[in-house]
Amino acid sequence: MNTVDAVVVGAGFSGLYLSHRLTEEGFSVRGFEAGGDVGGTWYWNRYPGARCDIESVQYSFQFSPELQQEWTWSERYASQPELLAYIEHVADRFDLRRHFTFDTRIDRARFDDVSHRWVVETSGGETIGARFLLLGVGVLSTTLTPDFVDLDRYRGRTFHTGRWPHEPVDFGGKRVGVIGTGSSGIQSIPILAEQAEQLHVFQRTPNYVVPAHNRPLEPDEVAAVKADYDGLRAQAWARPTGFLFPFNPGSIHDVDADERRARLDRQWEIGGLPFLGAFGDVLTDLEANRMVADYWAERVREVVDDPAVADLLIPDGDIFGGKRLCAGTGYYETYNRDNVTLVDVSGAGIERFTPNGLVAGGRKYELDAIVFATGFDALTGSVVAIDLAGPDGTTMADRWSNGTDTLLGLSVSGFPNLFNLQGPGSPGVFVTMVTGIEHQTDWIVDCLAWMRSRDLTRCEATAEAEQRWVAEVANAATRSLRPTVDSWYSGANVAGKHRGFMPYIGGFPAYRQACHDVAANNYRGYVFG
Ligand code: NA7
Repeated sequence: MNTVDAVVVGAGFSGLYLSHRLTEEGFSVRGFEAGGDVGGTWYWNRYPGARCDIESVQYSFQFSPELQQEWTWSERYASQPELLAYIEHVADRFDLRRHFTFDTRIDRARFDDVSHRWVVETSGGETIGARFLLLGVGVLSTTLTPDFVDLDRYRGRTFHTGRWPHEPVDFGGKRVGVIGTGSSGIQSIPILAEQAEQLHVFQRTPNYVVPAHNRPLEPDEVAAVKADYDGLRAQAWARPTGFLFPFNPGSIHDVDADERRARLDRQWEIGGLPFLGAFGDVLTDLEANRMVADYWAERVREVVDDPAVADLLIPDGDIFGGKRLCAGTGYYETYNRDNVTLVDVSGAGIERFTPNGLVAGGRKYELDAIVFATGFDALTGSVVAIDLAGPDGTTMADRWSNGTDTLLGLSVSGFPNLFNLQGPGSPGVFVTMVTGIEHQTDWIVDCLAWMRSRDLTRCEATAEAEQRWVAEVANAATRSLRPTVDSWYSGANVAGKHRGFMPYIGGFPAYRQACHDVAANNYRGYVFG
């Protein structure tokens, strides 16, 4: 059996940066990636309109000043092809592909408590011994297609936004259905509407969509960012979200109606996720949240021609921003097109599929192609998909079946020498991903180097430290309205999944401090052997 210091799972942002840092520190690495190449999320999500909802200049690596200077983003919010090109550039520039075996999954891993090594089995039939097992498997990477009645009878083409084909798909002259109106549906629907002859959108729950106001970046804007990239990054690191946008910490209740309107108008013009920064209490105070939702509804009604369609598109009292706010481009305008129909499936739902389409609300829809924009088994799905067991034989799937206990989101007691990036217990999905990944990777690699310098071969989070962090995660959740909402953050979109708000929502600076405190105190909360 070949042995290495670390097996890295995934060649997205996490796996690539892990492989870079580890090899720089002199650790031997084998990386495995289920996809055919690097890219992770941006490898798989090739659906029309796929785009980042964090500004490109901040949704990028910062470990290399040269990389920051040489790469130039063309749009305010990068499209999937540009993001993938960036990741491929990073892989080429730092020669990272050589660490990875592609088209290969990790099926099984067992910790051998004698050698202090993970015994890792791949779908390619290889078995590798690894001192450390590092998971960069992605938080939105296990796709969900609901168990629709008679789906197997449908004879048209089906697609999932999260597993989009590599070759171009021609929807010209086709009757197309889209199921799902989360971010993926919202980004793809306007483009599919332009391509298809007829588009039916099957909506179970309307979402809040704010115009992204995407646009090309001007050369002088890019130059200004590059002139002081470090300054931008430093300001971003101080923000709870790890990215910088105009933010007003004041309460909506402290201003009069005119000022409130003016501020909301200004933030609307900025668009996208930053709209949530109009007031400091949008996500903490129910009344403030409702006022913002009412303003938002007014803006939507200005766009949608048919008031009955607008009624369907406006959530009925849901927390604004409770689910991840969607950044759209021409989304509501799409419903004014003659070839687009919004079908409300909030009642009986999609009843069944037929060979030529589906039945919803007692009506038959004939469809040549169906796009499932039905989301992911978020945060835990791709971790528990691996048959992963610690020394006592408990699998991660069992361990997390009643709650996603972690220490700092990185470690789980009972699973020595294992680190998981951006998953439950970490602020990952509320922090710009790439920044969060760099921070966690640096922390992990520092920990491994610290162990090596002391000839330590085993580290494990203690159950006590883990419970303290679980309490901290739960405590932070009480300060936000988000955990009151059924969403993928809490596992509510997966039948039978344990319900509980998984991410740490106490903010990036508080999280970094917590990680720093552990490291600065000889990795307090871990036991070493
Ligand atoms: P999401 O946000 O989980 O959205 C999935 C959508 O699919 C959502 O509108 C669901 O409606 C809908 N859905 C799921 N199951 C069904 C059934 N059975 N019938 C009808 N509609 C259904 O996934 P996305 O891929 O859009 O985005 C995930 C994240 O990726 C996003 O937040 C960004 O961070 C990037 P529901 O709301 O459950 O009623």
